[in-house]
Amino acid sequence: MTTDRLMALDLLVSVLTAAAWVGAGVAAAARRPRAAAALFAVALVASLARVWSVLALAGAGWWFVQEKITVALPLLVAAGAAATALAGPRLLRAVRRADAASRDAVRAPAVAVPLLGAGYAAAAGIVQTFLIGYPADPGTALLLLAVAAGAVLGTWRAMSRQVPGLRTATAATAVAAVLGVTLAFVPGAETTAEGSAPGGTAAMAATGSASHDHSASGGSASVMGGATRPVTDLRGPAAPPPGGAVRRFELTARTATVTLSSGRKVSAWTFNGQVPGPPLTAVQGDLVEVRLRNGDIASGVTLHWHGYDVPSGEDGVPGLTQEAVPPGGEFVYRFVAAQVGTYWYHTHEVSDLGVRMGLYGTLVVTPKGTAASGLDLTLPVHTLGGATVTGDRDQPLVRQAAPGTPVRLRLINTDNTPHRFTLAGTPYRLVAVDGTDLNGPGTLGRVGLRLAAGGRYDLAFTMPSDPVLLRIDDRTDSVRLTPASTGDGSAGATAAADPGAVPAAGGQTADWPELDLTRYGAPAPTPYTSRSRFDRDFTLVLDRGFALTNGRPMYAHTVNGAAFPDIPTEVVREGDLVRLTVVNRGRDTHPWHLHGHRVLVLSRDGRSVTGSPLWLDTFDVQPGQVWEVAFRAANPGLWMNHCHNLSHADLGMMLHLAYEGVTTPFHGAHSG
Ligand SMILES: [Cu+2]
Repeated sequence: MTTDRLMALDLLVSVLTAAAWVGAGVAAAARRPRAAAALFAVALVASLARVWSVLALAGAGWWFVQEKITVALPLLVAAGAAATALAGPRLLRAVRRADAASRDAVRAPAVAVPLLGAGYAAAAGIVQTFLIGYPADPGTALLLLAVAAGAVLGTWRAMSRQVPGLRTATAATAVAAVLGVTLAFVPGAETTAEGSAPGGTAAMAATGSASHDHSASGGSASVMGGATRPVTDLRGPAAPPPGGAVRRFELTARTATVTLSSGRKVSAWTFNGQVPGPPLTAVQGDLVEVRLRNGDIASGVTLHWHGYDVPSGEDGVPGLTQEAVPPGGEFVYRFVAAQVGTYWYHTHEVSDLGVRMGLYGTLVVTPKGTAASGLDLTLPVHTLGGATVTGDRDQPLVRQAAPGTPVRLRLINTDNTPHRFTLAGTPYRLVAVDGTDLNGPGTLGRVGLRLAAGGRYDLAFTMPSDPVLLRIDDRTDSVRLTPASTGDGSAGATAAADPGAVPAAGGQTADWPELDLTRYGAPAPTPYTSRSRFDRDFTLVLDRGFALTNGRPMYAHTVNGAAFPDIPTEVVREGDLVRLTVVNRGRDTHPWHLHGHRVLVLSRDGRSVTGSPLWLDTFDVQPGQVWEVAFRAANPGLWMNHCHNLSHADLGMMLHLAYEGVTTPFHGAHSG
């Protein structure tokens, strides 16, 4: 069974357990000995099943059961055992006798209260998992215990005038609650080995304290004591390398009403009045120079080069590498187009809203010395005003191509959630992922391609003599290619006039299985593997829980139990080999994105990659999954490491990765 299914099963069993104990208590209080005894039996069986489900889940990793084994199970087992010892014999006696006196006997607090108490204990475990999450700490455990004990005392008092030792018990419960709240929520009350200084102060983290290192299994951030340099010094060159050209672009962010291909008008945030923004293209070795101006985006704007390993000062993270560009302001980005492939750019200021409203565009870098041939389509997919748009079209893009034409489709997911793509009508290959070519990609057909939020897939095929259809999420036709009827064999392509005249290829695609990227393509040597010695080892456990997000209490998306900016900064030294283990305990998918570095996937759910090496900048950590990735710290700076479901990032799921010695002159507490 998958970890995701086990988590769901464990939840089901835990709810059943709590309901059965509470039901038994209520039935006892209502003088229904038979019903109480039956529910008591169900509660016993469910409690045993809960022990089993937690132990089974433990097989997936300690992260998935930490709070269950340290708090929830001990609480359930203790309360269940007490209820069985106290209420069990009386319940059985009442069922055997079945008279009025025994019915009254089960109403006694000595029967009902322990049964209800076991129910409260079982419910406390569920509350803990959902409201607090990973990891359980003494403070929250004490608080839960106090709440459950308080509920028992309250119930007892409601059922009986005389509760022995009520005052003492109430006082003890209150003390436990106060102590629990203090330990759990007052900063500094609990000293941890990891330290608790906020990651937002990246300058401090990078220059000084080893306590910021949040490594789960060692890796000390000792301080070199050497010179520091501000991130603002880590900029791109003013001139291209020999042989390169300068590619100048001007992007002005402003609000505008854009008209989709169907004629529908959407009010949007745009670059140069269009969504997506102008496509940026360059040849490898060029210097890309982009002058960003802010027309009227009140919250400010920046440009982040998603997947492109630019110098840190060009990375466009407000409050960390620059200040957001206010209305009327401008900022010039410069970087060498060193990486070939399919990328995109977007604002990183108020990025959840900004990107959703349209502040994004594509960046494609082609190899030097290769003439463009065939049909090369860059296809950013976005949800704009409720419609799924491919480029600026909310209707299928229809193109003609002569049979034999080489075709490349560059799929870019600029949304917050994954999209599933299917290509019907031709065999094809998935030749590049996140801009990096795969090794030995085989021929594909009748498969679904799940593309993470922020991720890119390049598909390649030779135009057949039949139509080809690209579909999104098995329902939206995105691109239709039809064989040119008067094909002259050249590599040209022209727009067809009437979309309705094009027959759809493929038919149903919803039942096509999903391609497992970790099994696709041919293996090749990689600079490091799972067996390498890592200089730093960081574990990020993703969950939900109540936490302070930018000073406000929120039901946050958490990393190791904290939310931005309270997640400790990961500190690395230039040259370090770094392993990142990302664990998803929650119910949401988290497309994990590290700025400034491509990561090599080592394993997923403990299984190594057996296909082509996978170099990604965004990897989709689905519920229950454990991803192990690695990278060489070779791009000094201050970097965001965050969930690219930008609404999750907004709710706390982001942190910084800082190179020792790099400082920021900015406030550091925001990152868009
Ligand atoms: Cu997320």
